[in-house]
Amino acid sequence: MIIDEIISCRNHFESDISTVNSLKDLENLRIKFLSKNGLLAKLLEQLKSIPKDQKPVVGKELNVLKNFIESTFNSKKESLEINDEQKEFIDLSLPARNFSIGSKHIINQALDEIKAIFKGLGFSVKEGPELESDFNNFEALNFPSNHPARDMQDTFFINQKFLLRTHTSPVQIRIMLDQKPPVRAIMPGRVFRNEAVNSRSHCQFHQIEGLYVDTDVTFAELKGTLVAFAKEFYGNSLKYKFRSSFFPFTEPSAEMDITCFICKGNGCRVCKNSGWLEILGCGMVDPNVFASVGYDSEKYSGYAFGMGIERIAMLRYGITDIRILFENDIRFLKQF
Ligand code: 2NL
Repeated sequence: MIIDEIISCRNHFESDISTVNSLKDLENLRIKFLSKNGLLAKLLEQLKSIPKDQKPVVGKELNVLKNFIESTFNSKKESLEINDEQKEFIDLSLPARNFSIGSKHIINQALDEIKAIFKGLGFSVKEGPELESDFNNFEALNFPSNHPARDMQDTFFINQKFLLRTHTSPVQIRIMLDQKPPVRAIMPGRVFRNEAVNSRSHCQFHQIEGLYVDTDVTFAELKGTLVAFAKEFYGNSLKYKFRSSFFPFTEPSAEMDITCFICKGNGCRVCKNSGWLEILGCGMVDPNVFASVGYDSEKYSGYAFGMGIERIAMLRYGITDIRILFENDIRFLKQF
C-alpha cells in the first residue's frame, strides 16, 4: 500500500536527519530523499498509477510528506550553516589576546642581582651537584667527626658516603681539587637540612658562597669586597660592623651586620629593635681546608663567605613565613 510507504518514508527521513551533523551529511540526505531519483520523487511517480478515486487522499498525503521533508531539511540546513559560519569566523581587527608569561621567583631575582655584583668584582660563577660526598661536604671542610651537623638528625644522608649537601661549600672543594690558585668564584645553589618545616626554617633553602684564594690574600680584602657588595646591594648609605664568630672551615671567622634597611637603624620589628641585621658569615680559609685539597697554606691564603638567600628575600619584602617561597602559588609569585 502506498500509504504505508508514505509513513515508512517519513520515519526513515526523521531517523536519518536526526543523525545529520554536517552540511556534507545533509547533502547526502538531500540526494537520498529530494533529488530527481530520490525516494520522494519515486513516491510521486507512483501517484500516476493510483486509481482515480484514491488520488485526492494519496495526493494530499504525499503533499504533506513533501512539505514536511522540505521544511525540516531547510531548517536543518539553516542551523548547520550558522554553526559553520561561527566556526570559521575570525575577526582580524580584534586585539591579540593577553597571555601570562609568569615572573621570576624572588629567590632567583636576589640570586641574579648578587651574581651580577660579584661578577663586577671579578668573581666567576660555579655550580655543583646537590648530591654530595661526605668528604666534600664535611671532611674536607674541617668538620670534626663528632660535629652535630654530621648527625642523621641534621643532614639527609643517602648512605654512609653520600648525602644532600648542607651548604654550597663542597663546590669550592671541587674547584680547589680541580685547579691551582688563584681562585675567585661564587657558588649559588640549593642546599638541604634535615629540619622540621615551620615558618622560620625549611628543609631546603638557597645559599651563595664565595671564595678567593691567592698569595697574600688578607682579611682587609675580605672586608673591602663584602662592604663593596653590601653597599651596592643594600644602598650606599649603610653602616656595617663585623662581629667575630666561628665556623669549622674558617679561622678567624666573622659575621657581618648592616644597619636595618627597614628602619635605617632606629629599631623596628624586623631587626628586633636592635637597628642591625646580620647578612652573612665569612672568614679566612682554615689551613686544614687547604691541606685537604692539597693547597700549600704556607704559600697561599684565602677568604670565604656565605649568605642565605631566603633570609635576604624575606627581609627585603617583609615576608614572615619561609614556606610561601616553596609553594609556587601564582598569586604570591606574580606580585614581584
Ligand atoms: C653562612 C656562613 C660561610 C664559608 C661559608 C667556606 C667554604 C670553604 C672554605 C671556607 Cl671551601 N669557607 N665557606 C665561610 C664562612 C661562612 O657561610 O652564614 N652561610 C649561610
